[in-house]
Amino acid sequence: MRCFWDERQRAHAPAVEFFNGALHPAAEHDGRVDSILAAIGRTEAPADHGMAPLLAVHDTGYLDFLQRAHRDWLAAGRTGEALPYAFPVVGRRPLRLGRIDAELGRYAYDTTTPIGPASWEAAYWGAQTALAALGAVRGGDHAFAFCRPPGHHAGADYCGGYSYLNNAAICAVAAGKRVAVLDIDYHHGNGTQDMLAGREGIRFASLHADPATDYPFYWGHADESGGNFLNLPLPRGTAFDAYDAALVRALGWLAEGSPELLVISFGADTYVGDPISHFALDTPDYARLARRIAAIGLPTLIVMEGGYAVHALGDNVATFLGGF
Ligand code: OKP
Ligand code: ZN
Repeated sequence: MRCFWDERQRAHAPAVEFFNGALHPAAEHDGRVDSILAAIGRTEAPADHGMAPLLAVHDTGYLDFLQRAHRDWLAAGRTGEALPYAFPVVGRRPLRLGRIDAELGRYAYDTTTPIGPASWEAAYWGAQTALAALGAVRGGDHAFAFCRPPGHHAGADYCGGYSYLNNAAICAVAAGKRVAVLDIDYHHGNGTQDMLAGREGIRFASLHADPATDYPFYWGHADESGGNFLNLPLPRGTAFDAYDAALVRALGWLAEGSPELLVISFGADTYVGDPISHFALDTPDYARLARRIAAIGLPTLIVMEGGYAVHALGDNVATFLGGF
């Protein structure tokens, strides 16, 4: 399988994230990169498809903000990475916001997604990596886009969940075909759902930890399915058999949309040893999942999302890709 990666994605190097009342070392760190690159072998660098495919799904003001947020942070006299601390409650009227802190809260929904000096460049080249892999898939192959930071929590005008640009949504729309998007990261792909809801010719299905117990809490509940998206939340502790049964359901529903192309938001944080997640898939299970998905017979773009057990991450990713 052709694999795409851009070295500029490494420069995003958040030190900490804030949750449960304290700063913690960032789970989404560049040790993930070494683990995955060592396991997948040769990668190709992407060409630059420019801003147009990003602008097709993201808000102009948000993209502008991402590019200058860290500069504005420094200009305000701060050090380190930019993090929000105040957020507008849903439904607040739009305001012209000047202060960096006000803008950070306006364009983010959590405190785990710091913006550093290289975050924009890394996220930009992550999106370009996904678009390059989409190009390979247009030729009828499967392809893997090693995107980092991840993307599926980012919405049209917000970052969150370590995500800044929604690589899967960018590609689903750029494909310009009937597309099935399958999200098998441990966490619900709230940004992808928000961005793809109601889009003609696109279906989105997500298997994820029940938001009653797990991040991102406010999206992905079972009763939140309808139209062109399907949510299949699963309890903590879910192992292969129950996971596979839900996957069969999701694939059947996606197939009803007669897709020409499949985009997978792939997280290896469903692994039993993942430090921030609570499912129980083991390394060989990733090959079984891949074979299940490959059996639907669509050209497939695999976009990397989460996965934090660095000792096993590369193996889990390579096992998944090998299953195709
Ligand atoms: C990103 B992706 C850790 C706090 C939650 C946010 C999780 C973002 C996951 N207990 N941190 O979907 O893997
Ligand atoms: Zn995840």
